[in-house]
Amino acid sequence: MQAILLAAGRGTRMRPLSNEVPKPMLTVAGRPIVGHTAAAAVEAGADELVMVVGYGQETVREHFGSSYRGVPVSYVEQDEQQGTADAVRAAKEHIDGAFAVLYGDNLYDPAGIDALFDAAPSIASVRVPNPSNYGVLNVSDGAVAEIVEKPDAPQNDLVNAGAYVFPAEARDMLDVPLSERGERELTDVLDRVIDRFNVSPVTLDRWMDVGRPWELLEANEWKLGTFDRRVDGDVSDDATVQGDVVVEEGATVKDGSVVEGPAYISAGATVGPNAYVRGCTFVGPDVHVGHAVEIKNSVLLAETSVGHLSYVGDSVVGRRVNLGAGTNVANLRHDGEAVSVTVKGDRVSTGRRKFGAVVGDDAKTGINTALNAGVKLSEGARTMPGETVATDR
Ligand code: TTP
Repeated sequence: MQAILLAAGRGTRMRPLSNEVPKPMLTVAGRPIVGHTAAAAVEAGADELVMVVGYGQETVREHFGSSYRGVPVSYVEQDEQQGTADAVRAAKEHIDGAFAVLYGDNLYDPAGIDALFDAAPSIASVRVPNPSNYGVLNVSDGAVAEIVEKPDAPQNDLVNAGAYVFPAEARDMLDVPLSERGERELTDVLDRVIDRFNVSPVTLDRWMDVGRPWELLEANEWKLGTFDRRVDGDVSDDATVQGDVVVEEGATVKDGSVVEGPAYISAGATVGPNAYVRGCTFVGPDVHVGHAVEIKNSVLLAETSVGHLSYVGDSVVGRRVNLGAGTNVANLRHDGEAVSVTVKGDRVSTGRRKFGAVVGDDAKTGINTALNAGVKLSEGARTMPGETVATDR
């Protein structure tokens, strides 16, 4: 079966981290988000991957090339990001038989995708405590009868998890009008399919839509938790690496450092001496974690340097960032309430009692900078020595 992977969105809610890299190519536990999606599709038996690309497509093409895990990969360009149905329609000429559609910025449990493929035509679903925020599936006689978007009084807690297997006939149902929010929505295609076919709901154990910066932390927490210990890098005899830690070949953990799993130290990264890395941390390729630095439950994407005597907690740090010595990130409010972050001009609760900072690519902090909980530094931002940053810049 063909799997169409949607990776052409602009990822505006993920800014500044998606300024240069399209959101599906942001790293989660050592591989792009869409890499997890592609792997799940291949494991479930996809025999061709069709990537719908647009914004930042070069990085997607470079990463996947013409075949991935033995499965051919082709690319389709979506000229204008008009919505998810429009993205699938861009791939119409490639469609040949029943086809799966997966979102390149969603994480699925791979066994669930396997079951989804087996149950075709099918729709992935997941049980949530707050169904009113999602598309709720109403099921009758084992088939999806309708999908109700964000109902005030949901009939059940089973919601659309954004993965589908469509019958071949759906190829001719992809032209849908613009919705109220001005997009061509795949759920409108789905409504047409549900009218004509028995579409089985397949419940996933876990699913995540990675849309906003703090969701990268949750994504890492999930995927790092599925890894076994693998230490291929250079770990000093005087360092302690505890639990399910991946130290890739070419990574170095220096004297006196402690790394507590789950954690991932990528090739080319150096940790220490005397550093402390803990709590679901991803240290990306060529990242430098300096002397006496503590990193807790954070993502450091690539080529970033954290100078000595710094603390980074519950934070997402982009590429080629330089955090000057003594940079400290606050990750807890005095009142213990969830930390909020500004997303496209609105204050949005992260739902996390502990959340630190979001630091865009190429930002630099002066020594002894203090970053307040929930602050975002834009791409290339600068702070002065000793500065306290309480609002985004
Ligand atoms: P969204 O997360 O809804 O959109 P986005 O990626 O542009 O992000 P934001 O809202 O923050 O700007 O997209 C869901 C998935 O569908 C994602 O993998 C990108 C993909 N997509 C396309 O391929 N083409 C499109 O036109 C749209 C809107 C999304």
